[in-house]
Amino acid sequence: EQIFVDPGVTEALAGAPWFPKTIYDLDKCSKRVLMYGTDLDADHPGFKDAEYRKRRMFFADLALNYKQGRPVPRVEYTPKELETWSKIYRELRALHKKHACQEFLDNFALLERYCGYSEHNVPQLDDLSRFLKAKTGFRVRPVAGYLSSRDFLAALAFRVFNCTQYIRHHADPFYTPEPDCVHELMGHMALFADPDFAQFSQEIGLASLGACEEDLAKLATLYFFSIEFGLCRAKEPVKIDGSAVNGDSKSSDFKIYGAGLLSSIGELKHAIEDKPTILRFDPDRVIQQECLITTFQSAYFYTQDFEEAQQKLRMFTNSMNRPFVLRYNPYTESVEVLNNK
Ligand code: HBI
Ligand code: FE
Repeated sequence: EQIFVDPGVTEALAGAPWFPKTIYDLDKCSKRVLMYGTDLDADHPGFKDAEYRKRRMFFADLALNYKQGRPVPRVEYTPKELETWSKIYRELRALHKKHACQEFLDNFALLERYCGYSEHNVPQLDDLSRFLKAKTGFRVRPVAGYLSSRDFLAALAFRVFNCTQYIRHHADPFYTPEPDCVHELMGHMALFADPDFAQFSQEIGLASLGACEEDLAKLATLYFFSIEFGLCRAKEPVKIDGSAVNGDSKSSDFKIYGAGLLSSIGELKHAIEDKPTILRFDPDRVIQQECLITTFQSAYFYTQDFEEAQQKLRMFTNSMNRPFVLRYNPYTESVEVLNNK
């Protein structure tokens, strides 16, 4: 509860959608899962598999009973689950080394060293959460499945990432219609250890709190074409004397930082090899683009680096109209609401 509230603030908040004010309010947001366990869609690879559905209920229970601040329960993955993990791990690592941005690769090496990442082991969310907390203040909490954009983005405002703990069905190891731990662990985790990327992510989250539906949809699209599908420019390799190294003209001018690409063998290859449409990340253009879930994207967007993404995002959020201003207080892990009149 807010203790000292300016009447102008109360009035501004009354017209806005509810949003979490402290990190503990995330216990409410993270429970509003849109699909999980028993109500898997009929076209889901696990739909007809009773054993898989039962396993999903186990993961759903863990997530729905989780309380912010507690350790994330450790899970023992089955040999079948581990086999799925291993298959994807090997192939993705080879592709990462060729196409992921340097920040991703450097941090991924730390995950292998400190967080149990390997072909033979599915990392534990609790180990990741402790590691990220020490690096950038980010934490992960388990989630039972897909959340609304509003509930999902809200957690980022508190440097919390809702992370699925279950793994996709083994029938189709290279495809999943919903987020699973392969996507989160192979795609997202490394960059939350990068301070600039962590800041960028939190700012999308802060902008989303109490935003009107229209602005929220735009922010979700910006999230999608950056954090999920973003590209950046390859840094020119530089020789000792400072001159650029030319020669490797086969390699792409772009590197990948988006988790949706870094966790998908098919789409990662497509984005680099098939010459798709790649446009500059300009928020007013990006928000016109449709987010596709079951097919490859029809366009991708790039910035030079995370700093440019940050600047562009700020220009956009400054133009949003919210009748109040929010400031994150890291000591109390809550947002302060200030009057904007
Ligand atoms: N929910 N659990 C979960 N994981 C996501 O990656 C996710 C989500 N809800 C919405 C979402 N991603 C985005 O595509 C945007 O709508 C924010
Ligand atoms: Fe994701």
